[in-house]
Amino acid sequence: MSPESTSFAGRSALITGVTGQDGSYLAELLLDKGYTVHGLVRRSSSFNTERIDHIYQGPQEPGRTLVLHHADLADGVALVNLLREIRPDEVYNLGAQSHVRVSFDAPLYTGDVTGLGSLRLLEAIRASGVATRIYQASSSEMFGAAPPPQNERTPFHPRSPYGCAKVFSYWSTVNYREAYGLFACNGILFNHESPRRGETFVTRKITRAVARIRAGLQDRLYLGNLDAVRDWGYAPEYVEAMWRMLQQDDPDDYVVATGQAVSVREFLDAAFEAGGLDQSRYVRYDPKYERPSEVDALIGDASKAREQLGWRPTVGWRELAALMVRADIEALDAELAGARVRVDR
Ligand code: NDP
Ligand code: GDR
Repeated sequence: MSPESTSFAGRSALITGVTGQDGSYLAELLLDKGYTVHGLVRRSSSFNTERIDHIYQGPQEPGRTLVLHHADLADGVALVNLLREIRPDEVYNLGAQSHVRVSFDAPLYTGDVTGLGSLRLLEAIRASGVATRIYQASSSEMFGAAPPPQNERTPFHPRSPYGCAKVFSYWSTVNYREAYGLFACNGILFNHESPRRGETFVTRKITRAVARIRAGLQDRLYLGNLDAVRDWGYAPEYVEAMWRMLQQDDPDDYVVATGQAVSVREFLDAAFEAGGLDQSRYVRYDPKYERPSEVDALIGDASKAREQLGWRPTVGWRELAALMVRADIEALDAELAGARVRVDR
């Protein structure tokens, strides 16, 4: 039976970072497959569950299949206790301080959460004795200055505290596989985006600005280096690859990417065009958005994922830019209509 046609009712998974872009899509995917999904949520002074509000089930709901738990990747004891309590079949470690530019401003914090946090989780699995499989959200940022195309055999040369922390997590994951026989996989994912992408990553910053400029709410967009080249895919397709890795007979590491090289400038032009605007009228340079050391070009070779996982991306970067612009325009229209209703009352 193929993995697609199997029911996974009775299976359970823990997702760290469930409130993030990928966590929200992965939770949807696993719920659709019949899993009970446990999400690790960190304490915040305001609501931080917007991306999963549409699938939220209250604690009083009978037979609920999405259960949220307060914990933090900085708290190793909480992780052990959580694993002992829920005994998940699969763990997806997506939690991280994931912003590369911010990692230069908060390098130790990033090292603690994005690097040591993964080790805490691996050690919590070992200490709790729970038989589970773990997916580690590794990143193309680990390749950094290594020339493209990059694949599983490309040596790492990270260019930011974030990249260094991810390299630490990558090797910790490999080490727990080799030392303790843990079913542990690294997904080395290249950039992937969606309407749920955080507003300060460059694609979403651009598509959100298109919507706001059209609505007359913004007249300038300040950006940094437009020459950087990335390999941008569509996030819902990438979480499918994560799940497939944990369904294999043996644990392994996989690059997940489209193989398409696109500069920030090209994405910018396409997004403004999709919104019917000329970017040169609105976009300005601000060195504030440059990084102390930049990653010039990341272009992935995902042949191994294609051959072994049967995984193939279908959404190209132009389509991605257009769908993100459309989603931001619709979201803003709905927000403005809501505001008008409130004023009319
Ligand atoms: P997001 O930034 O959208 O989400 C990060 C998640 O981590 C959020 O749920 C956040 O919680 C949570 N988090 C942050 N700090 C902690 C902490 N101390 N303890 C527990 N949870 C914490 O990232 P993405 O969804 O885009 O990415 C998911 C993972 O994949 C990350 O590890 C990222 O580094 C990695 N990755 C992402 C790629 C991409 O292109 N998107 C590519 C390659 C790797 P909160 O909502 O409260 O902030
Ligand atoms: P990245 O994504 O650093 O690749 O990390 P980001 O969208 O932040 O930057 C991509 C490229 O755009 C350039 N850039 C700008 N970036 C931002 N954020 N804001 C700007 O104003 C701006 N102007 C130009 C950057 O210099 C860079 O070259 C993402 C994150 O999701 C990581 O967690 C993940 O691991 C990697 O992708 C793969």
